[in-house]
Amino acid sequence: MSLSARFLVEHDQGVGLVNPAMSVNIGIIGLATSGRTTLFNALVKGKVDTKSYTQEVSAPHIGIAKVPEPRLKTLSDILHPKRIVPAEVTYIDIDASVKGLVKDKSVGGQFLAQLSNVDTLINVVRAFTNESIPHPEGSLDIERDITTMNLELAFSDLAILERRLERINTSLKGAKQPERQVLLQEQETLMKIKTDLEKDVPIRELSLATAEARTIANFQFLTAKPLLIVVNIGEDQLPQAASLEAELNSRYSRPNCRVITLCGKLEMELAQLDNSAASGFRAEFGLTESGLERVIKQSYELLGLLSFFTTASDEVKAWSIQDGTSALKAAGKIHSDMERGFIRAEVISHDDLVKCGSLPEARKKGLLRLEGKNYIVQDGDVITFLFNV
Ligand SMILES: Nc1nc2c(ncn2[C@@H]2O[C@H](COP(=O)(O)OP(=O)(O)OP(=O)(O)O)[C@@H](O)[C@H]2O)c(=O)[nH]1
Ligand SMILES: [Mg+2]
Repeated sequence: MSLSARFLVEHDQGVGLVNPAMSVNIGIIGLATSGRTTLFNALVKGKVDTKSYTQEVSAPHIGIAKVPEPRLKTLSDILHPKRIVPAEVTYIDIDASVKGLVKDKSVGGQFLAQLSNVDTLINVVRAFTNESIPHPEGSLDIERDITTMNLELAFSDLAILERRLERINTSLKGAKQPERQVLLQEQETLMKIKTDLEKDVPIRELSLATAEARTIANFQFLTAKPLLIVVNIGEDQLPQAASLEAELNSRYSRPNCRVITLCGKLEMELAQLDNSAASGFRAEFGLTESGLERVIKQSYELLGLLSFFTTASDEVKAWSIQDGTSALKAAGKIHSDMERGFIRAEVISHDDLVKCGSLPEARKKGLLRLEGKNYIVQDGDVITFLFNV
């Protein structure tokens, strides 16, 4: 799958954020030394160097993480498949230089091209102290860094908006109906968004009508993407992590924006261990979930994603789809043939299947339902698609 092929898509039910046929992409941004690459390593079990930080723009780091999903385990305990296949998420650590980000008050072109293709953003904000690695602004200030990044994203969107508005003005000069009407409508939507952005209201906070959302979908505006702010704390701050997180959320969480605290360095080290050793250490620090679990959970909620499962070909497989997706579109996520030749879906909830203990028992009890193409897939559905091509 090519990243540049990503775009916002229209579902039957309106405009969705994530293309149902593709996997989820999450972009990691933040000021220099905030711990972006450390978090990236923690999430994808990567080994990218974080010792010598550089101010040069380098190629982004791209890695894949398997989505933690406990229901895959309960399903495989019942179904004993040959393979268990989790859903995947792609993380992109945009290792852009701080110069392009802060000093010039504009987002560099290369940085922008990478970012416009992601589904959601993580802004890493530094809260840890490290005398030998100075913060680029000379001091720690969570509020300042959150505001700085929000402004960067808004500047980028405003630049795109202004360019498009200029072009619309030029096109309007010679435009005849009905093209003129289309241009005027686009102009009205873009002007409205511009006014809000200038008042520091990001697009993700606006409630747009479906037609407006459709108008702006292909621009891939950065402030339209859901935002997870990861405040990167030091090990010494771990005892206060939960209270700090609650305080930060009360201050900064907004529609489609949340805050979590996480110790990137510790998570990176734990990600290199096997699961049981890592959870032992985690318990010592009073942590119940891995950084990956917490980040994915929050990102999925922000994106409105849910999981469904398939059990064909001796595989139990998890899939991520946008809440509100029809059975037909869910089938298309697996294979375009399944969507084209869709007949019906045989559906049971994960919990019902676990209660029954097996598929034949569930069938006997009448808990396997036959659903048509317009059925809206629910979180935890176990689905067999019947199709004919
Ligand atoms: N003490 C401490 N150090 C950390 C933590 N997270 C990151 N660091 C250190 O801070 C430095 C910068 O971390 P990186 O992950 O490279 O940060 P970055 O945002 O990718 O920085 P760039 O080099 O600008 O790309 C590294 O030396 C890390 O080991 C943390 O939670 N605690
Ligand atoms: Mg880095």
